[in-house]
Amino acid sequence: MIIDRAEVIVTSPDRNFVTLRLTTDDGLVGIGDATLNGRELAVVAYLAEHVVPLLLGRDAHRIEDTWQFLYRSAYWRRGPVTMAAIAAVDMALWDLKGKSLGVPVYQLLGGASRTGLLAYGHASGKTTEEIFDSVRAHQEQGYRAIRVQTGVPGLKSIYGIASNATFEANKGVRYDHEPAQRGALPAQEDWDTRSYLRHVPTVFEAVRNEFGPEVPLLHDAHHRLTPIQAASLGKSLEPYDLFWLEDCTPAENQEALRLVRQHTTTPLAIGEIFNTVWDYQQIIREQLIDYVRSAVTHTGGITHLKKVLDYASQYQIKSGMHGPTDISPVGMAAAMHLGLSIHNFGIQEYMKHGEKTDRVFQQSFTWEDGMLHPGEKPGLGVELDVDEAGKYPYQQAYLPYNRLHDGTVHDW
Ligand code: EZ4
Ligand code: CO
Repeated sequence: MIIDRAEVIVTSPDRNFVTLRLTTDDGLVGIGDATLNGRELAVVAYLAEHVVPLLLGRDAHRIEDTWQFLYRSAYWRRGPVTMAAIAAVDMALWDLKGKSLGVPVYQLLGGASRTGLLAYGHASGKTTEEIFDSVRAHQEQGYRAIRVQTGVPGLKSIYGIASNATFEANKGVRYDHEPAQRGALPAQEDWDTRSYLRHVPTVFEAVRNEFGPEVPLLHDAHHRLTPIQAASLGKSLEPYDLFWLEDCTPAENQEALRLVRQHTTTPLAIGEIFNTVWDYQQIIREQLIDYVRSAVTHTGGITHLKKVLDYASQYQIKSGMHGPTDISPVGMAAAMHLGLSIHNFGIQEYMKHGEKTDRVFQQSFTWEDGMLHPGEKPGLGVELDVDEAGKYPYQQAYLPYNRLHDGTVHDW
């Protein structure tokens, strides 16, 4: 099974996606997700210029060796661009191995540890009424666990709060297919931490009163708080029994989580912008988090994220893999195979892709009763329709960013 073709395919059906497509001498095709939201073309260049030439002629069965070769031979280690590129190769190789042996990837990882993956969706609204509608719409779509993001009085727009237009377009589900806005510059939003900290607990109180004690509720603070503010938020949310509080501080400072932990029992989830086990070293060893947020796509693929999660399992820390729409259906499939097989699966984030995306990527996963399953097709179970992909060329698009009232750029 020698790799004799490697192509990098960029497509923008509902948003941008980067896919690596490997073809072997025996005619098998494997695909991997390399999408890095807002920096897509950097990964395209990394792959096309520096990785594709290394792959041609290699034995596609040698997954671990290829991972080590790409990581160590570059000399420059870690970083989101490098690790997304390696992730795409790794996913494509697992896809190929599954196809060559006729089994789904989760079987290669040890087989199923459960019957399906509990998944959560994104409810949001500017007002409590809008949030209630959005939670209800998610429950009607089968979601059993729900992230709640709220508008804040005095702030015009906040990332993660879907607009009315997307509410209509998505048939009552208030989430964005494309929170990254198309255009040459990132949109500017405003932020005020004191208003946010006052408002959020009132929203969770209302949601708990309306929907009862059972439904797992999650919240994403999106790196915006200082350690002491995060500690205060965790404490004020304790009565509402959150499943987790996500990205409460900008976690490149791993030590900051010690302070948060000393003050609150609200479970913490961190890591969607981490890319290697080294980003997690201290917070796993000191048990400063409860859930690992990394996506397969941004953490060096199945091979590396499995090692991170195996390390986390020694400390009863579970997976909570990132699954917004900027993870392509290929990256989502990889997450499902990994999540099904590991013992320390926690929850899977799952936002539905748009209809155009589903036509470009033919998928075999199932969504029943709030649970995901990757399906039984050999490999990852996703096929890329290259002709369909060709209809949607790349479009420049960026995530928004924040400024405080006095114009200071804020953590985002
Ligand atoms: O900001 O996917 O938990 N989910 C999130 C996401 C991320 C985007 C980044 O590309 O925080 O909405
Ligand atoms: Co997040």
